[in-house]
Amino acid sequence: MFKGALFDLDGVIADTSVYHFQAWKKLIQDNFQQDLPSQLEEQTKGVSRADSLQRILDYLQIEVDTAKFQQLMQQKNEYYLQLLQTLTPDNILPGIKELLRELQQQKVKLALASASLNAPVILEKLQLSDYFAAIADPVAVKQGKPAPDIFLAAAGGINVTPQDCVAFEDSIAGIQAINQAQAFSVGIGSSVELAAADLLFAQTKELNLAQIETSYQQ
Ligand code: B16
Ligand code: MG
Repeated sequence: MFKGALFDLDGVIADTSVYHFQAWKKLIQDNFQQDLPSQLEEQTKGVSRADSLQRILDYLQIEVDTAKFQQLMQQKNEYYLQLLQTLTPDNILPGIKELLRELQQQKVKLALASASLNAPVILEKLQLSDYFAAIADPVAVKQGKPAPDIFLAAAGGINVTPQDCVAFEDSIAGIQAINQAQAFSVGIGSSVELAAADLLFAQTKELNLAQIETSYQQ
């Protein structure tokens, strides 16, 4: 059995990735009266708040000064936090709780590798904090996903080498980050977008520990 499991949060543990995009859409509508196309959802998944905003502004060909950029980031987070107000353990994606329990029974150490500054609060609301021995701090890492830094930090937090870890992601940037960290990447989502994953499941409810272990050993 592998020794560590590294988890992305939004889109893997909880269904919060849709809330991020709803908040971005409202921000752009309120500030620039433009409708954000759905293709930007994929391009901002797993990407830090600042990098996401930059990608969105680049796409819309809008330039803002530093003060406006900061204000937009803050406003986006306020919209996102409003959407999180009703978050409960019911927002845990299907199959995740069972997987966390099984990993715990197998003595696999768990760490969180989320780009989100809101991750600790979300884990609390989902009542999952106790499963995780470490939460990598996105502020403390030099580069966000697709750089490997947050996964290296998460593996370091549980004292397991990345090669002995399996890591779960729903985003293109996240799978790239895991592969660069040289952990075993498990993608959750579309085979088109996540083609680079070592192993792929269409949905969290299909996650299967025996299959992951077999594939990891090969
Ligand atoms: P915050 P993950 C990522 O979380 C989200 O996928 C991405 O949409 C978001 O921009 C990023 O966190 C930062 O989140 O604004 O809450 O700090 O998928 O890495 O768990
Ligand atoms: Mg994600």
